[in-house]
Amino acid sequence: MQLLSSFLKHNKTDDDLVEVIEVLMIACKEVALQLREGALAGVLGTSTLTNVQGETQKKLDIVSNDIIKKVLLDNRLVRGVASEEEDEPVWGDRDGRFLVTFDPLDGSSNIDINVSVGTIFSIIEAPKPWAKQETEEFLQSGRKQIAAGYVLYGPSAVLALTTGKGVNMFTLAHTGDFILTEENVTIPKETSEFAINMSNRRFWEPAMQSYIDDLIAGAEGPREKNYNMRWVASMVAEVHRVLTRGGIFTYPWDNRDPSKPGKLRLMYEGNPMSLLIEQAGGGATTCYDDILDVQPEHIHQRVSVALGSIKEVETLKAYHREGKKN
Ligand code: P6P
Repeated sequence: MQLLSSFLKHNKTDDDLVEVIEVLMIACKEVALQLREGALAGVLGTSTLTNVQGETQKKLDIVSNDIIKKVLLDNRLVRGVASEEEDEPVWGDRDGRFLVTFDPLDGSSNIDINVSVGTIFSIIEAPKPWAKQETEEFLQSGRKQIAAGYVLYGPSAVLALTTGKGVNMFTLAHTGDFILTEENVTIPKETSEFAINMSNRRFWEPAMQSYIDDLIAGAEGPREKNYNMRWVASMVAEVHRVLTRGGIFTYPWDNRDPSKPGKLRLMYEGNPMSLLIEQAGGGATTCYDDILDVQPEHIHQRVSVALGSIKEVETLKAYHREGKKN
């Protein structure tokens, strides 16, 4: 059995990066404990607060955000953090090397029904030289990430991590150690499983309507095979399924609010998940461009997301290139 820290050192990971990842895992272990306690810890239900996204915050959104924020900012290597639950970046040691963005508890609408949720994180280097600590430092494209991952709080707590040398998974043992359980994760190139919130069909652009309709048409339709559908309403659980057995997950742009490019956030959902997927041999697109090439303009920027098995992602992009209509 190989511990997370020895795996990272064996793979010649930068010592400072190892330290920040380990510190982050201390926070995630505490979040996992809070989740396990659930109602017993009095942390279920909603708070009276709303976040910058305009979403009512679950008590555990706030609890997990505070745990992760404090642990990171107590470390000299972390210059600042940006969170889904914070309006603005929160600054730490001005000489810190790293900036960390995170969604402390993605899928939190599932907490009260005891369905899997997760912490998503992305680590980038602070640009040099930078005197003042300013938001613009965070606005780097996803290809600049030096590490990204998530901890899925499911039947077991699993860390999926990339430092740019593939994707590996570690399971949280009762000892409190993250133990290597999947090495060099590779996504199947083809799939018969798609994940989308079908209730939004009438709001999608025609190309997405055509793409999904053709999946649903199955063996009798143009794709000439049957597909299965999943929707957990927890991106971390969906991406974990894609990494584990393939598939395509998409939350595309829709016309409910045409000014928003999508529902999911680029800096702490789209970018970290896209790096994981690409590192595992999959594709991650806005339906037109690679998500990792999108140049962020603000911290809470949203993005249209389609990611998973590379051949299926290429097919989805072809529907959009050709502007396929029903
Ligand atoms: P909907 C959770 O709120 C989230 O950000 C993702 O984890 C998830 O994939 C999506 O939103 C679910 O959205 O509209 O189906 O509730």
